[in-house]
Amino acid sequence: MDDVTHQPLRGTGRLSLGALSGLLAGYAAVAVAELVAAAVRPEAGPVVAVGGAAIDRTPAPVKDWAIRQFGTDDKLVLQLGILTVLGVLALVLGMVATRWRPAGPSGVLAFGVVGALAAVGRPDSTSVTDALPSALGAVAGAALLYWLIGRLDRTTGPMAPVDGSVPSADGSVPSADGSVPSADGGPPAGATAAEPGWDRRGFIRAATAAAAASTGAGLAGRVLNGTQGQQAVASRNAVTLPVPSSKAAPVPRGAALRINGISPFTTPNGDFYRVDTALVVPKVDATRWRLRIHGQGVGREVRLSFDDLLGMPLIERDITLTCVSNEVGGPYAGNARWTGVRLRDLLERCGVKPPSKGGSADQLVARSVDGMTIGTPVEAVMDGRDAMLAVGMNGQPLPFEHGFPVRMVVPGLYGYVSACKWIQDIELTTFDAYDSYWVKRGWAQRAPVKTQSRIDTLKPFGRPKAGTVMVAGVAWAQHRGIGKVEVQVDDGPWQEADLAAEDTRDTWRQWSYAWQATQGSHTVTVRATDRTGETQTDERTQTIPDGASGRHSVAVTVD
Ligand SMILES: Nc1nc2c(c(=O)[nH]1)N[C@H]1C(S)=C(S)[C@@H](COP(=O)(O)O)O[C@H]1N2
Ligand SMILES: [Mo]
Repeated sequence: MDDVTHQPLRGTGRLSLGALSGLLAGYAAVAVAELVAAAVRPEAGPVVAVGGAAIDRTPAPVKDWAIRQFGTDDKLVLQLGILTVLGVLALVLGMVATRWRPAGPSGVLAFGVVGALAAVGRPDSTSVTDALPSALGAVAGAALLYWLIGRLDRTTGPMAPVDGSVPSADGSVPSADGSVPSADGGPPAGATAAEPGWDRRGFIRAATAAAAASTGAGLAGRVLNGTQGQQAVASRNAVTLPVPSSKAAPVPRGAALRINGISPFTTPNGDFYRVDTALVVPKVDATRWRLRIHGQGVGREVRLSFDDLLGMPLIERDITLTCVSNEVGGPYAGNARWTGVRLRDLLERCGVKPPSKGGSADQLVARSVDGMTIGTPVEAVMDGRDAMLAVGMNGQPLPFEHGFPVRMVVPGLYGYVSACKWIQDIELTTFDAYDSYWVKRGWAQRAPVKTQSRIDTLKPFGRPKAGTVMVAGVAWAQHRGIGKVEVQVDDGPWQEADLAAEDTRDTWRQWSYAWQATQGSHTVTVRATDRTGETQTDERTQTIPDGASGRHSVAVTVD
């Protein structure tokens, strides 16, 4: 045994070890919570639940900013942020507990309540058991903190340990000799070795054991989570997409230009942009998936399984999807070959009529397994365009990130009003009666895609060589089609670009312009005209409420 002085640990040493205890308690709480979440529901874990609640409460401009700053990493940044805040709070709680032991555990329990409330309040929460991960995690963390702080007061001497000190009126702990310890009330500096009265070895052993046990719990949670995801993965691997009864025509030769740096005509699944609020990508087991269709004008509620859908006539179409949060020149656009059931056919079979034919419902609200709601005009879905419940993306079952097993795709509308991923419910209602998720947050109820064009091959502040410089990119005006693309250098005249062959009105179109670049600084601007003859406006607007407008310009210096 160490030297014995029958003194509990004091001073900065005590404070530091309190902080360490707090951190360990926080770690244990999160680890236990994640283990329990793996058993209950992965999305009910505190980090995901609090993160989801934070996302839902974030004002649109901040969210927009986060998407701009961090792109698809925004969720990782958010989770790291939550863990950092939790870490700091745990540290503080640990330090406070060195002064008044019950304060630490109480604080941990309070955070448990916050996590539990967040989990139960999530839109995808269907059971109060979602409170369990945070609750049990907090109990574990609180108990550990209480125990570890207790060890700081424990001595190795023959005398009884000074355990469970009584708080004085001002909340500070009277020490064994009756004096109130203060930050400088510990042993004199340089006397760290003179703090040995307390059971240092015992503390280290306890702390190490706690850290190891927490790590074990965390890893067990991971493994458990993995096995559950496996059923979804297995169900996806088992999917064989039937041959569509209405195939897409091959992409015309000449629709895909061979120019360095241009966006490929068809976006590979792995490169397709991803925008959603899901902190954990939902892993849906297709064999257990059901789609419910109900609401105004639907005779009897319909329930379909994944096999039911695969058994229906399938269409295959090239459709370009774009996000309303895409800035002018931004990356949130992609083009894929989608396979799915035509929504109009399905809705007609359910008895639904579009408003133009006397139907009473003008809004289709799609709900996902993670509680997202997306409202689409019934008219648009039934006006003859290739709106579909997609099951395939570029010849593959949908990737989990892009909505497996089923998502909506509607040509011509931004994703937030058309492209519900992990869909599980379709309700026919009205725009008057219901505001969907993004509409509640200030975005427009209806949002057709604005005509846009993007320069892919010039990078801002790039330094191309004088001579012929290939300026090229993509332009989109889904469901209207692109009729013309023009390029302007500095304040010069608009010059018509060469358009690649058109695939369909629902896809983007590549373009190129051989620029005879002269030395010096130049700004190159692009604009597109859709097939109705309307030219993309130069009026700059924000993304909120219904998509950015304005023209993409790139400034370069030609060497
Ligand atoms: N369930 C769910 N579906 C969703 C979203 C979401 O957050 N959750 N985001 C929508 C938005 S804003 C867009 S732009 C598209 C993006 O689809 P992608 O991630 O497959 O590119 O999905 C839409 N569908
Ligand atoms: Mo979006």
